[in-house]
Amino acid sequence: MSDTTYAPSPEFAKSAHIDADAYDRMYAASIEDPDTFWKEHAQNLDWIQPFTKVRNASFKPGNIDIRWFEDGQLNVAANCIDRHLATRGEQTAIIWEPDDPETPALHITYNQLNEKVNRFANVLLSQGIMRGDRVVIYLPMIPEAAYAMLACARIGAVHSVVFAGFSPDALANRINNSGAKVVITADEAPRGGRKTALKSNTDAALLHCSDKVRCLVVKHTGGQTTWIEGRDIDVKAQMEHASPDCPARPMNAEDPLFILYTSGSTGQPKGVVHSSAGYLLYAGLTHKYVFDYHEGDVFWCTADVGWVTGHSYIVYGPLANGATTVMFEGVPTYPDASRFWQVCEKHKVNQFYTAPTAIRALMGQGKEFVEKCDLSDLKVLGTVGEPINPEAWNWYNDVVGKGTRPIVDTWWQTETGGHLMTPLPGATPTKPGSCTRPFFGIEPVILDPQTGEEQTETEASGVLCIKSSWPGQMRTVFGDHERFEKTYFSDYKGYYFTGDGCRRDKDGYYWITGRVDDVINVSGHRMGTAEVESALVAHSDVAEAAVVGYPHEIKGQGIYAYVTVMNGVEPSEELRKELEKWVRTEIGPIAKPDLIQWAPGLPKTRSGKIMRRILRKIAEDDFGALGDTSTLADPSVVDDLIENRMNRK
Ligand code: 6R9
Repeated sequence: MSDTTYAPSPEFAKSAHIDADAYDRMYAASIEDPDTFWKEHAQNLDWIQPFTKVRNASFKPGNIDIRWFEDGQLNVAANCIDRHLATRGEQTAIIWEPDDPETPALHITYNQLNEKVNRFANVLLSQGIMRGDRVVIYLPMIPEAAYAMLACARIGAVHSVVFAGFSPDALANRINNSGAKVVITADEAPRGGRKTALKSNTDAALLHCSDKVRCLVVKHTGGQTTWIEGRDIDVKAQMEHASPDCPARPMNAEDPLFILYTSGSTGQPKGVVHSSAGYLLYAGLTHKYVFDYHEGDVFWCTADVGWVTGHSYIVYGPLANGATTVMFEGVPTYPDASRFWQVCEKHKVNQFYTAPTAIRALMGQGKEFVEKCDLSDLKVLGTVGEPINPEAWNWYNDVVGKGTRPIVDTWWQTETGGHLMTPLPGATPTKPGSCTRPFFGIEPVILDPQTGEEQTETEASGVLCIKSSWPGQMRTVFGDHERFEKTYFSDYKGYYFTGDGCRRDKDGYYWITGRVDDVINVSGHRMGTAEVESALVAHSDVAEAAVVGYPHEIKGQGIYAYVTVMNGVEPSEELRKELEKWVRTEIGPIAKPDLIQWAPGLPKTRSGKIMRRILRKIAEDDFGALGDTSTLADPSVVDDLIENRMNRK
């Protein structure tokens, strides 16, 4: 924690969309009269049928119902493309930077994007995809990922992007849960000089899905794949024959735009559903104000489109604003640790948005990699995904920003659609490690975790909730509205519960302290501990498993698994390797445990509940204060776990 404050420079503030006065004024207006505030900002979208109602949202138990602009109609793709064509048809919409720096980058203009999306939409229509149908997208970071998303939006299909790092099982799960009619994939995904066989992953996934599911394949590397006639379709070939005109379908404001699966505290990931109008308005507005995006700027968000950050800040937010957005296929360290900065130099990037885990990894490689690149076009730096430690913040500020670029530490979630708490670069003095103040329309509250009472003092700590709706809020869990209510609105009645712990300092600044549920944050990606546990126990040698997070220098949190083997099974190095591989194939490489400890027994209460608090302490190598262990059925298991702990400092 740091109390050093960095104020925006007067020159920056002067040319920024929002300075300190404007922030105060607009924030007050957005809270006092949200209907007027959002009605005005919604005029920035192109409506087919203007709305008359702004907000209709209830957080009441038993009646969680969230609607914005509900009688309006628009089309999201038309807002991201068509309305820009008259004024900036020849402007670059997407700069695609391939994995291999020797391969030329692509500059795709709005006119070209328009043509590709229309053709892609016609290919989807020719496969019988209709309004409301689900389409799973399992693609590398290639332009076709954006074309596919926007093509769905154009015809009113609901996309569900699955991160290309997920395994066939995880993919099958999402295809089945969403009831998708089509999965769009590529032959291979090159990353960091290696290739992942996406098509063969998809083949494996489809063995567990209805045989009606069609597979659209983007031939990207030209690598060999098996081909099932009648099921597999060559997208690029079909696009060539398809018409370049496909009318944008008028959609209701509340029609779902996409489903994105995210980890929760139970084994089964939740399908977070986002709306069309409210989501787009919120993604666009936050993109413009939080990054102080101006006409002609080049914006780069390094996330993958498989995560919400890629949805809101590679595709929808920037394109809604007619921006030039960079899409990067590779990784920060390939061919070497200067790649990010070389891409910034090459494409004259003005706003750069990445994750603390990437900053920490690059910090470890030394500042020479940054200093040899020309970063003079950078204006704003952003971070997202996890709390940023002050060392990483300072390095980002000093080495990348040369001490003169504002840093926006943006706190938000898959569920929120866009930034909820963040500095505005021309308005908010920053403190390293704090996401500072709420965005317009956001009313954060800190509740006492036990009593649920609102902490009204300025200085407070507890669980973070949001008091009233905002346009980008998720609308439901796909197919399970009850779970939506139970997860977000039942622990603290009348509020949206974020799952995060939080502290508010004397200046009213917010500091996120991490998840308070059984979710861990590995390299900025959310992982449910229960998900990893169910993968482990699915192995025939495993009797029981408990998974917790522990502090990890680069990843923020690492995955620590306590594993009890079946009777008669001998723990061994081979079994450890085997279990690591097992989790990689069950979920994906991001879920691979960093440490596996063999546990003869797990600390349980007499009612059989695993005491995770104790497991967390041991994993943190901080077992001096284990607290009360008297309720354990067998307190002696704790000694063994301490004795054989894996994370010794
Ligand atoms: C956008 C995204 C959400 C969780 C969230 C919180 C953590 C995200 C943060 C942050 C501190 C930040 N988180 N941004 N914590 N400071 N700036 O990351 O969505 O993958 O759903 O994760 O990530 O714990 O609850 P998602």
